[in-house]
Amino acid sequence: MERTFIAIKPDAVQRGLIGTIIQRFEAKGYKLVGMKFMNVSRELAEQHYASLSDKPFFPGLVDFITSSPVVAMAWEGDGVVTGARKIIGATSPAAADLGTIRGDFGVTVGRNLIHGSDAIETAERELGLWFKEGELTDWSPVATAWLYE
Ligand code: D4T
Repeated sequence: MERTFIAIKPDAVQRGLIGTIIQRFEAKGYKLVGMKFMNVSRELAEQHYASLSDKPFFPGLVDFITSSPVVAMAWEGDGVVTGARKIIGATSPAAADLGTIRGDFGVTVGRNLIHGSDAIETAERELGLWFKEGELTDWSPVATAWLYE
């Protein structure tokens, strides 16, 4: 089954949106298989955003993501990588549709509340970066039979 990496960023944590955000993934029917509340080291931030290292906003992005705790999560489900990106919405909250997390709760791209892996290969890389062996928990929700044929 497909898995993706989701991080609730410092702005959403500080604004008291952890529960609201998790609820959307839970209610959709995805399965939580890993979660930790943590401060992000500069090293991890730079590795996570390595593909953006030449962008002008990169230093500010690393400062932001290391400024206050985040909630790092692994979610599992059929098509979860693409499905989670739909729940999250477009990168800029100003462009994100209402009904998405960024569209409902954000106003500016530098404070866009949440991260979600953009492809299956990216998800594998990011889950490996953020979670150690044994930190992900497989389990069988009773609702599974009511979510999948
Ligand atoms: P993440 O990776 O956080 O889920 O965001 P996206 O996948 O939707 O978008 P991204 O990788 O292009 O951007 C990563 C991160 O950088 C911030 N950002 C982005 C910024 O501060 N200024 C900008 O101009 C852009 C494009 C927001 C998300």
